[in-house]
Amino acid sequence: MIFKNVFSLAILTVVAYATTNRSYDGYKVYEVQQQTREQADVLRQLEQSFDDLDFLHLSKQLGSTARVLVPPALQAELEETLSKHGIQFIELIPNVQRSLDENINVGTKKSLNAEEAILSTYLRHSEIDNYLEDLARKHPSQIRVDEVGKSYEGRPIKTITINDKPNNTVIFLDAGIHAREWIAPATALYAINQLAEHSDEHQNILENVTWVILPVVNPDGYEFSHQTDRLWRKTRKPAGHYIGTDGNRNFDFHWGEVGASSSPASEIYRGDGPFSEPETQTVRNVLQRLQGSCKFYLTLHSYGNYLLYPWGWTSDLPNNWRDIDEVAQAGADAIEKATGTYYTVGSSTNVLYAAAGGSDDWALAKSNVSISITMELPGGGSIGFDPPASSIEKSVKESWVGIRAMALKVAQTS
Ligand code: 0X9
Ligand code: ZN
Repeated sequence: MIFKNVFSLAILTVVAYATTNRSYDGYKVYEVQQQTREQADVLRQLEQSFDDLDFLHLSKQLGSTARVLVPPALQAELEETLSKHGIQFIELIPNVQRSLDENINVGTKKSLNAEEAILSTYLRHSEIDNYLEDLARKHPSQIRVDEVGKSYEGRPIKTITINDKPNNTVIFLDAGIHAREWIAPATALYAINQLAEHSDEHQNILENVTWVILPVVNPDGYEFSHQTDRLWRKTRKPAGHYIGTDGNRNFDFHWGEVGASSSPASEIYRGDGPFSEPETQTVRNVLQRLQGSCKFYLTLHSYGNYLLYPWGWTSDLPNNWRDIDEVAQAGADAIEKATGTYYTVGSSTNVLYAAAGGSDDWALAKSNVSISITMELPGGGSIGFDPPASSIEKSVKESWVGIRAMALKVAQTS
């Protein structure tokens, strides 16, 4: 059975390079310095007041550089505003479409087995589904696949459950709430591959532990970013004259407060109410179902090399922040030891920026998960969200070192 499906995976897509319809011709990416608190505040205000500015990367750390994607119509105005505030900037990417064309590649899927495909290509949503179902067929006593929801456009949203036993501690891992962050589902798939197909190497994180993994929270957005708009972030449900909600502003804990927009045109649109999206409802339902047994919720995003924990809605810290920090630090240390890659560890508001309505905050506050972490994986490619397919293997193997170390810390203290 597995062979048949590996074969179907191999023939399903033989296209090495994807081209998307939405053009970013004339769009530029600026790299912007923030030296003073006032300059950082100006950037935050720009994000809030211009729906068409897409801050690809922004951190509150003074001295850090922000990256912003700017349509032609706003370039002169932005340059003027930045200059007026003495904010230094450079044009990092003069024509985004040209850079995307050079960089977007999904990898060649011809005659690869499933593990090779995971390490060298970005799988489409149906291929990911097929892979999960193959694993369940191959390991029926250890693995189960559940359809836990449907996206707005009707795609199945599935979890894979590995090593489900009564009284086990549960680790819930999700990825792909933000469509364009392709390396996140790729990393979740590698975690699935390791736990399912190499379980003998991972006994220390499987003993007394059940893993529930949801590799693509937002399949409509994910597919849209493959087919039409490589830089799509949100869900795909219409909102007035616009489309999509930022899933990570849609959770019902301090919903709609800081760092979220009420404008449907914005990339950080909070939605027309908490849990307005079927995709965020699905994550909520899974966490509610696991309530009591789930100790660790890890949500994968990109990019920036951060291990973030609550709160995202305030600079205050949760009561048990030391426990969460210890787990996150274990992940960062393991990665640094393995490859030298440095991760910043801290609360979202304190090390990145304040943004309310995130899944991590909701999991900690409302579903009794004691360790809740957002992992911002490494960037790559020209824009940051487009690491070439040839770099998937190195990236997911490195990230898996960190995920394993965090899981081990949780398993040892449960
Ligand atoms: O802004 C986000 O949703 C995350 N960064 S991303 O670049 N992947 O979009 C960070 C979320 C951190 N958690 C909360 N703010 N709750
Ligand atoms: Zn994200």
